[in-house]
Amino acid sequence: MTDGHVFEHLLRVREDRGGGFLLLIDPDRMTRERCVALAEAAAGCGVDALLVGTSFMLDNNFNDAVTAIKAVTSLPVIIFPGSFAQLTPKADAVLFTSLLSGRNADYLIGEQVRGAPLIKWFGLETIPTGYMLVESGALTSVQYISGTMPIPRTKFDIACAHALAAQYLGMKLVYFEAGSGAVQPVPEDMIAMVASYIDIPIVVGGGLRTPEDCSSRIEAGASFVVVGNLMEGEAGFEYLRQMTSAAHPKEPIEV
Ligand code: 1GP
Repeated sequence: MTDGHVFEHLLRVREDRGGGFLLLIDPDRMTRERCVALAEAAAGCGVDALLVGTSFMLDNNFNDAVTAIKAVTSLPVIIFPGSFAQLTPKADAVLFTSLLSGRNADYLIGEQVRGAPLIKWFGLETIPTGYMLVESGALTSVQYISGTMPIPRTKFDIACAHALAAQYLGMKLVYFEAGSGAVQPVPEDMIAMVASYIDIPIVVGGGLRTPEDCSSRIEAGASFVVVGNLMEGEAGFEYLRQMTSAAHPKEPIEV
């Protein structure tokens, strides 16, 4: 894909559908069969792009997993890396994230320096993303692994200042993350205040379990919602269709 192609796709989705739904596939937390089945069904269920990544890789099969996913879908496949070890030329793009809410130099710039030459070698499109952890009621993997404090969920001013810093640093997206399987997702009021304060698109993920969880985040001002955990279990494709539909306010609900 040409550089910028995937980001342009995301902007077009936001424009045409009123919001976007990104399905996160974590190859470490489901069987290869489930990864492939999800990827295969995703486009038909209304998913706009696939994120592939994990905060903690137990297995050395990331490249194979992305290859298998890519083989069964026409959707853009975007790496959402937990570390530079999750870079592969098989994907279309990478969320080039910096954990701006934390003060751990490894996740602010260290992993990025390790990954940059690989990204250039692979020819991957980069989508620079300011990544913000938000307190969510329990310790999440990303908090534990990164060794960083999340933004307190009532401190909207801190969230706004971080998001604006991301914008001024030239990031194309800000990602507000409650953490996979979060007890409490990112609050709508925080999203609304940040959306009124910055100009770049907001991604929200972590603990979104119902169509209402998705629609309320998009209504509050998020451009994209990310769902992963829910589809790692037995949730069916019909439910996935309801979730994606809730993230697309410009499209009539199918019954
Ligand atoms: C995690 O934001 C994503 O990085 C998705 O969270 O797995 O809770 O849906 P869930």
